[in-house]
Amino acid sequence: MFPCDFAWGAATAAYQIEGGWQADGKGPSIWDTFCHEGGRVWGEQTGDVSCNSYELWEKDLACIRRLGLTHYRLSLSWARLLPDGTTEHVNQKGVQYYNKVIDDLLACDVSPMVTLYHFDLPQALQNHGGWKVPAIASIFDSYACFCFQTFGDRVKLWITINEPYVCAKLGHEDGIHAPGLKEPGTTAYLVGHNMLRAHAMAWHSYDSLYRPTQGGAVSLAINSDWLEPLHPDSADDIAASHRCFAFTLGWFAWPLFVTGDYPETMRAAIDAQSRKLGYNCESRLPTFSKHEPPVLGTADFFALNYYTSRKVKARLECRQGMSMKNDRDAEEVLDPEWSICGVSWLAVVPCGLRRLLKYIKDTFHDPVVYITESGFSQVGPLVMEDAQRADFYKDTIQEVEKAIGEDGVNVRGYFAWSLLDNFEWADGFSSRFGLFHVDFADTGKKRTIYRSGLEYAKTKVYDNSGQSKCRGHQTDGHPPRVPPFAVIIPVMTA
Ligand code: PNW
Repeated sequence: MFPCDFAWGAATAAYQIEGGWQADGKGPSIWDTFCHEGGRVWGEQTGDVSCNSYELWEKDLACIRRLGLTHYRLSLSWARLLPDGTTEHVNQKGVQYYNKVIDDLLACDVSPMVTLYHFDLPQALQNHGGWKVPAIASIFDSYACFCFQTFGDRVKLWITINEPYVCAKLGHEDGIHAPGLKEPGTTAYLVGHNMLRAHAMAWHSYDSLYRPTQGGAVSLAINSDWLEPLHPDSADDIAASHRCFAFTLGWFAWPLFVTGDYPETMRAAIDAQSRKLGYNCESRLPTFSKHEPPVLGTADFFALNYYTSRKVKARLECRQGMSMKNDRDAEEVLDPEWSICGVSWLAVVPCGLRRLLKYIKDTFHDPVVYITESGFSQVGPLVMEDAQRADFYKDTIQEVEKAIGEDGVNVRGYFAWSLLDNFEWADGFSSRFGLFHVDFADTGKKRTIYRSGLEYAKTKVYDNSGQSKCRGHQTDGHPPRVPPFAVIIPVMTA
């Protein structure tokens, strides 16, 4: 059973859904630049229009209500609010847009969870070095304070930064996400470090200036696969899987929840590789200054984005060259039994989520956990009767239920990724993660619920016997308590 106050949500991100890339005074972001440069995204697509949620927010709200969500996770476009990234210039139209979104959600009894940063740095800040530059931390803090001040009377769940791992690695090591830098083995560590510093400053600002009156909670969303040794008896594979955890989950969770510093395994691996390369300067992994606000303890809950699992094996030959992959020195492989959904990286492993949740409970002092993303993608021909995705959600939610009921993990919410089909970064619109299909060829960007959306709307309220769960006071087969649960809204057509 899920607790009565369990948060049932879906998530989106500003650049992926809003469009309106230069509407009403919005400044450009690094994703606008990255897409417009060409050669970066599948089919040369961009998020210029996407779902056009900037103009069509009411349609998104209808989808949210159709699913009966208690929570909706959205991100704010920094450059829509502050076109040059600084609080020198505030774009009131941007403020009005998010005020309306937040007010409409609350009027429908849906609680917003707001992410301040989901991959879309204002281009003006990138022009000054972006996340590589230490000063970005206090600029982010000013932006965060602006948001707490402006929206915090109504928003009680905040995520400062979404997936610093993906921003750092895909954006600055592999160069396949904006800003498209390929600087392997150095910049990603610096960027991750500045993101942690930025997060910590914002958390401390919230804690001292806003929490006393606003009473919300602030965290940072960490993505991690579930990882386990390919050969459970191999000491080398066990060590390799520990290293992999240290380089993903541990990189950000260790500083926040355990020591205030990076995992020792991570630093040791990086420094050993540096020595091999004859790079004898200071560690490529930065250190936290004692003169800055501490990072330890700056997460009020654990925000987890989980998509998939991997088996890990030790590498046979040690490769030279400076890169995160060589530092980590481990190979990730798929179990041939796992099915792949759409995109090649996404093996469907619902039981990995349960194991990861237990690992988080045991490793990070039993935190409150929100699963801030979990989802399944479709590629190729459109299938509205997407039984596989419906099963994925059913199975995954069952695993979460076991994690709560049998393993005692303190999970407080689950957010499906995503509410809508949207701009899936380098994959453009070729990979569809929505509970609603979006017709991108239609000027009205018609939203239509998938079978999986219909099922998700049911799964979260009823258990297997069809009895209503503990939401509110409803009993005896009466419809659930409050709108939107009790309201039957016709299937969305536009
Ligand atoms: C997350 N990868 O990012 C993001 O938070 C979402 O914006 C995104 O749409 C979702 O996962 C689905 O991909 C990722 O390439 C982006 O491994 C890329 C990867 C993983 C996660």
